[in-house]
Amino acid sequence: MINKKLEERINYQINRELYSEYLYLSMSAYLENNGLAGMANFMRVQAQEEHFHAMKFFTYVNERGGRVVLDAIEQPPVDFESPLAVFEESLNHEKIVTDLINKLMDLAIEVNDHATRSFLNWYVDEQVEEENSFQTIIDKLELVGGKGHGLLMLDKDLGLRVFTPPVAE
Ligand code: OFO
Repeated sequence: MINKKLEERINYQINRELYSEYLYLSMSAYLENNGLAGMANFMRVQAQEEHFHAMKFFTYVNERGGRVVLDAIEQPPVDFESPLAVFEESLNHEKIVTDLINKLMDLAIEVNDHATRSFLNWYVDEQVEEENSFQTIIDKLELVGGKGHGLLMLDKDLGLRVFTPPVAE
């Protein structure tokens, strides 16, 4: 059986991952509406990744004999200032998620739950990739001044992203 406090915090994390899915879908809708179909695709794939993150926690709670409790998902922002603002907000959001994952890890260490520590390592590594992926796009957007031909080239590149579910460990 999983520690009750840990179960509660993982349930909260499931909600945050589903909110991340919602947030990136909302960003995708904004980008699509502003003629940036490639960036919209990138965010759609990002939303699929977030769904995967949520379901990985969902499965884990069940595997450990815990109870998944789903809460309401908060409404994400609808409008953004610019494509650059979208990616900056994404990076800020990921930093908050990294902090939540680190706090979950702190709790797993505190209650001496080795299985959860091992499970959470995947998320710790994933957050490094997530932050880096958004930072790289921000750097490129800044290089091209967030507009013109450079913006369209970047949009084209981001249109190539496809969702590949990580192989089951
Ligand atoms: Fe974007 O890593 Fe999950 O939330």
